[in-house]
Amino acid sequence: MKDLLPLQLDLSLSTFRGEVDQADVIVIGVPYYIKASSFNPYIKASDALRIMKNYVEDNSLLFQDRYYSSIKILDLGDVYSRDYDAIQTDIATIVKYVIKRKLKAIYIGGEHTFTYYLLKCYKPDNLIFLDAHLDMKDSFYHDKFNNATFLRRINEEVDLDIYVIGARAYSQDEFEYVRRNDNIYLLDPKDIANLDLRGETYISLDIDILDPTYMSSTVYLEPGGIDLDALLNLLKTILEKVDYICGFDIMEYNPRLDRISDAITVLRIFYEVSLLLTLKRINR
Ligand SMILES: [Mn+2]
Repeated sequence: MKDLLPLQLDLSLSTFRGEVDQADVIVIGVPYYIKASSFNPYIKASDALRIMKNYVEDNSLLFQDRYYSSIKILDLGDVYSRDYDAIQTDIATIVKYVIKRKLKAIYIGGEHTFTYYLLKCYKPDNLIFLDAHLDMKDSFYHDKFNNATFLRRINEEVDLDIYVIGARAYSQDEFEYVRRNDNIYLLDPKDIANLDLRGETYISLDIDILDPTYMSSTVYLEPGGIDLDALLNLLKTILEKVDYICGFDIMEYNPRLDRISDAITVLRIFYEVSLLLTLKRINR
């Protein structure tokens, strides 16, 4: 009976169940939201994706002869915290473990705010920030720390270069802040060909970089975005241009708003990134 009903709530499509050091990629859920809003999901984004993985086909969209089931993905589950105050410490514990073993980790959100805690641990030389917004307001609704401000807090607290790609919605204050800071670059997707990043690079992907036509399961919808094909090819080019990826996150998918299986789009992105990280690892 036990074998008839295997518990399969994990994101891997392969039968790999080995040790962390043998995995191509590990995945960790960070499925938290700061505010108890009406948009709070009733199921964690990471669990929604783990369930919906059974509906994703195996073929890579970027590489005709590659299959997701060949990637040795190890799903470590979610960062589990008893209360909000504990999340920061718990994320730090997990990230320290990941960094020490030099694991290729993809984190699945949750609200973009939690990238703050990840970046505070990684302290990368470069951050590539793929987002429809700048997330660099000084405060938002009289609140200094949330998903519209956290990147400004990071820039105040961590010494790094920030490359923003896909931003198309921001306030005057945010834009002027970017212009005042010579370590922040606003890039158009076509500028990526000239990118050559040394040192450690962290990549943070807010799924709202996609146009709402292709991705509406997120709270702040912003028209004028790119499609899935353009995003995957952008990620492929970025990974070619970057020397070393220390961490990757995919944030802001909200299953509560998902009525047309946007989960499949998020999963496709997740598996393509896993594949790109795996191929980069092999080629090093
Ligand atoms: Mn964002």
